[in-house]
Amino acid sequence: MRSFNTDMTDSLLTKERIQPPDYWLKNDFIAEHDAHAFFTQLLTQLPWRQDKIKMFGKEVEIPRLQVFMGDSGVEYTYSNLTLNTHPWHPTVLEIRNRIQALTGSTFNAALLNYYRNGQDSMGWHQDNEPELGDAPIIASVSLGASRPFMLRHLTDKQRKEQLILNNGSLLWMGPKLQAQWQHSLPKRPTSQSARINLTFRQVLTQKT
Ligand SMILES: O=C(O)CCC(=O)C(=O)O
Ligand SMILES: [Mn+2]
Repeated sequence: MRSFNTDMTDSLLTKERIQPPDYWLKNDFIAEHDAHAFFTQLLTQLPWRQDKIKMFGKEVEIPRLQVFMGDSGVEYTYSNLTLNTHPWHPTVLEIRNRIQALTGSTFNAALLNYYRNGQDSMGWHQDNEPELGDAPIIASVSLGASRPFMLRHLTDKQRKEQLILNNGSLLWMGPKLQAQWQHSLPKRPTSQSARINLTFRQVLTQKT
């Protein structure tokens, strides 16, 4: 039998049509010692690129460095920028395998972002490109500096959330989050510390 409280919550959710954002956050996903080693390996061993995008007809540098990594043949386009895959780095594969074992989801690619300090950021967006399919699942791992991660509902502008993404944390983002919410990583001008974020994705290819 269902408890009174559950029934109450269900009816409130139905009545007000409030859906909680579709995510979960695991803070202790990677132990501190491993997280520190992974951060150093990725920082020093990856070919970080400064990409540019066109905004109002002008080329501008995006405020972070990035690398796109994954199975061969995977291609990803966002903001008119087509990224070809770099082969998997063993540390990134190790992290992917740990996520796959925990969640049962599979991922054939990862977009890695390197925020050099608090001046680097990522603007409001949804990860809903056609090559992610109808129901994208994204698993996001953070290493290094803690940074706030913001969520805002697309239609109900009053609804906002802030999460703190700590060193070693895993944020699992479900399909409804990408459909109904935008997210961003705002600047933190006073912070000098670096952060690396890995977002694992399942990208549709010609074969899938
Ligand atoms: O750095 C983050 O936590 C956000 C990254 C992100 O949203 C993305 O790569 O699409
Ligand atoms: Mn995103």
